[in-house]
Amino acid sequence: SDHGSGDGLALQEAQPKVKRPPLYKVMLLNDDFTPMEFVVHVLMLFFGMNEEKATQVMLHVHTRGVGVCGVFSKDVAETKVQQVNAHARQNQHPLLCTMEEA
Ligand code: TYC
Repeated sequence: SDHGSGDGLALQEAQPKVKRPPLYKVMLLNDDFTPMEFVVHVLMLFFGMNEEKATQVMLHVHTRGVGVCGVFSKDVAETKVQQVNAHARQNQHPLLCTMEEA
């Protein structure tokens, strides 16, 4: 990566900074009430997983308490979180989806 030339400060050179925007992990949290099959359905519907992968991720969350559904740009991650939580509430399940910087 370019840190600019050695005399950059004295010569007031611009340092061409190429910043990649941060990525965000979308996470599912375990709870004692949401049915396993509903979590599998959510992972297939909103994260494009097949049934085998969705079952693996659901069981990981069930046993470890938290798990990653995917990594996305901030806008996409925020939309996934909103959609999953709205869908869970519409079906009266306490399932919780969150996001954190990767
Ligand atoms: N622990 C739930 C049960 O035993 C299943 C579950 C898995 C719930 C993953 C939430 O994110 C979750 N029915």
